[in-house]
Amino acid sequence: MNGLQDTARKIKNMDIRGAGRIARAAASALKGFALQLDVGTTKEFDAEMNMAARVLLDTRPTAVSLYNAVMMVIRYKAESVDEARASVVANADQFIDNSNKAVEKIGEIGSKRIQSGDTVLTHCNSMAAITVISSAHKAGKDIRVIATESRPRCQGLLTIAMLNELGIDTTLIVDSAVRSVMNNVDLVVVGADVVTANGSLVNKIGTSQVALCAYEARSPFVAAAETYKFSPKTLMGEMVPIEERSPDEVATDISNLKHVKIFNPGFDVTPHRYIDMIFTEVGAIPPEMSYMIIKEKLGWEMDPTPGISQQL
Ligand code: RI2
Repeated sequence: MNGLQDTARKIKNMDIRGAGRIARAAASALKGFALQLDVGTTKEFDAEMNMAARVLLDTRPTAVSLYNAVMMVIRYKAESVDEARASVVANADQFIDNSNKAVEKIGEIGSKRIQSGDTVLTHCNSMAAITVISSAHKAGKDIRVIATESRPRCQGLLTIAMLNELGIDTTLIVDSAVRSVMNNVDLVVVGADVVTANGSLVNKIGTSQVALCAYEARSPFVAAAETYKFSPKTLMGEMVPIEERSPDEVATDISNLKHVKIFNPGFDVTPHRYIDMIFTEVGAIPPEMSYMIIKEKLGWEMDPTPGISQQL
């Protein structure tokens, strides 16, 4: 379990982060785990794979990409251990390949909504959102980007480094400056950790404030989300758990303030009415169409066929 435990630890402490990246890392860890699994029966293989899946799922609770990736990889039916192993490997390879292609396709689709001369604002560090921006830049459009710092972990600093590498004119702002710049923003593009059945967006803390500012200033607000970031669980009525992270991330010593505590949620919910469009690899959709994406692409929650993932 060493490689798998190592990936789980890195996802938990956010050495591996970003909803797409943790999904691909989980798929790859399950593949590695299956390849080295030395068991005699499919029953034992199933039990070990279920345990491995649980270890990965217990790392971070919010991003449904992790859950969807695990489900896609361990959904197999096999007569022998070799067949089961081959199936897990093929599922993992396919997931990773589809995921990388999805981000590229989202870039291609989303970049068409950016015009030369536009200023684009982004929050946190999303590869899907950055690919939309970089595709527009690579298409020769003259654009400027405003990137938020994204407290408390300041993933905005990763974003500005990536945009700088691409040669894109970028301005860093503190999160509380969003409203001050919004009147000059032509498009807001953010990533997604979860899109729910009613089209609401769960993304890095602060996203909903950015969306509210955009709505009030009449700047379009769009999300870039691969379809495996849509949540089949929400279609079955589940609420999205919002990860609460350590107060230490907020980096303020309050030990001498005995009436004060720190609350540090990792994500917030942007209601669908503040979202103009969601760019997915199967097209730019209004948030209200999320239900269809979940039903058509991720319908296994409703599928009566038992696979091993049904037990999780
Ligand atoms: P991509 C991140 O979560 C951010 O909330 C980001 O918007 C989202 O994942 C999607 O990122 P965290 O892991 O998959 O930093 O588009 O908590 O890269």
